[in-house]
Amino acid sequence: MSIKFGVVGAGGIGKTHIERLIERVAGAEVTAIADINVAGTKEFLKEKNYKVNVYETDTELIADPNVDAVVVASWGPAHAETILQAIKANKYVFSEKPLATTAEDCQKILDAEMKQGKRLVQVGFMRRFDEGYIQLKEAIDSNLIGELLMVNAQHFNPTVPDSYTTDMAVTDTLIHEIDVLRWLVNDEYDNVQVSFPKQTSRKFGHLKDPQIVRFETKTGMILEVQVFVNTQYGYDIQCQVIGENGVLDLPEFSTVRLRQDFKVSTGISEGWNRFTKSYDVEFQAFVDSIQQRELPDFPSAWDGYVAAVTADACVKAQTSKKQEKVDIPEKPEFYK
Ligand code: NAD
Ligand code: ISE
Repeated sequence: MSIKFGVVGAGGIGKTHIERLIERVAGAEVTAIADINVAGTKEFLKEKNYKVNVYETDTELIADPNVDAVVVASWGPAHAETILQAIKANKYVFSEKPLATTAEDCQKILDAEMKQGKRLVQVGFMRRFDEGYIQLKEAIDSNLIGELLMVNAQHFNPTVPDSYTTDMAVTDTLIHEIDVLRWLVNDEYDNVQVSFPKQTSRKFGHLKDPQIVRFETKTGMILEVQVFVNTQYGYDIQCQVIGENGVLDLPEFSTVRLRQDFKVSTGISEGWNRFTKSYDVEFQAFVDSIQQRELPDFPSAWDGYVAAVTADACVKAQTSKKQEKVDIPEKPEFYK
C-alpha cells in the first residue's frame, strides 16, 4: 500500500520534494498540496503534468482523508502550527528544517507527539542520509582514528537573498551542522562561542559574514564551524574529524574530472542540490518506516528540539561574544 502525501509549501524545496515523491520514492504518492500561492502551485502542476488536489490552507489538507502523511516545506515560522495540527489528526509528518523556529514551539511538538503516544515526526536533517557523512560515521564508530579530539567544518553558500540576517547564519544554515556533528561524534554540546573574523565586502550592511562558531562538547572536544554564505564561488561543505590515531575528511562532492584548455578541473555544487541523493534517501527511509511500523531510526522531533535549543545559545553568543551554555534537558524515555 502506498503512502499518500500532502505537501504544505510548494516553493523552492517543496517542488523538489513533490517531484521526488512522485517520481523516485517507492511506495509514495502525492495526493494534495497546500500553498498560500494557489495560482503558482497550479502553474507548477500544469507544467509537470501532475494531477494533485490543491488547497489554500494546511487545515484543509490535513482534514483530507486521502492524506496519510504531511510534508512541511513552508517557511520556518509556519512549521509549528502545521505540525501540531497534523499530530492532532494522528498523521505522519516530515518537516523540513527547522522543526520550529523557537525552542518553545519545538517543546509543544514534543508534548503533542508524546500525548499521541506514537512517533510520527521526522525532521529533514538530510545530511545523516548522505553517503559521505555515513562513511565518516562508520569510520568513527569502528574506532579507526581512536579517541576523537576536534572537528573543523565549513558551511559555505555562494550567496543569500538580502532578507537573510545574521541570526539566520545559525537558524537557517548552521542548524545542519548543529544536528549532524552531535550525531557524528556521539557527544552533546556543553557550550558555544561565536566570533566574527574580517568581513567580506560582498554582504549587505545588516549581515555579518563570515562567522566562526566554536562548540565545546560534554567530553571536551572542540568543534569549529566556519559559516560563510557569500563565497561567490559555490556551495562547499567540508568536515574534518581529528582523532588520536588519524584524521578523517568528508569525501568531496563528486563530479567528473575535466581535462581541457591545458587544465584539469572538477565542479563545485551551486546549491543545496549537492544533497539531492540524500533527500531521496531520507524520504525513502521515512516511507519505509511508516510501512514497516518500526520505531524509526531517523532525526526525530527530539533532534529538532535539541537543534533549536542549541541554536538559541548560538544566537545569544553572537551578541554576547561570550561563551554561552547549551542547556539540554534529559531526553524523555519516549525518544530513547
Ligand atoms: P520558499 O520561500 O521557496 O518556499 C516556501 C513556500 O511555502 C512558498 O511557496 C510559500 O508560498 C509557501 N508558504 C509559506 N507560508 C505558508 C503557509 N502558512 N501555508 C502554506 N504555504 C505557505 O522556501 P524554501 O527555500 O523552499 O524553504 C522551505 C523550507 O525548507 C524552509 O523551512 C527551509 O529552511 C527548508 N529548506 C531546507 C533545505 C535543506 O537543505 N534541507 C534547503 C532549502 C530549504
Ligand atoms: C537552506 O535553507 C538549507 O537548508 C541549505 O542546506 C543551507 O545550506 C542553506 O544555508 C539554507 O539557506
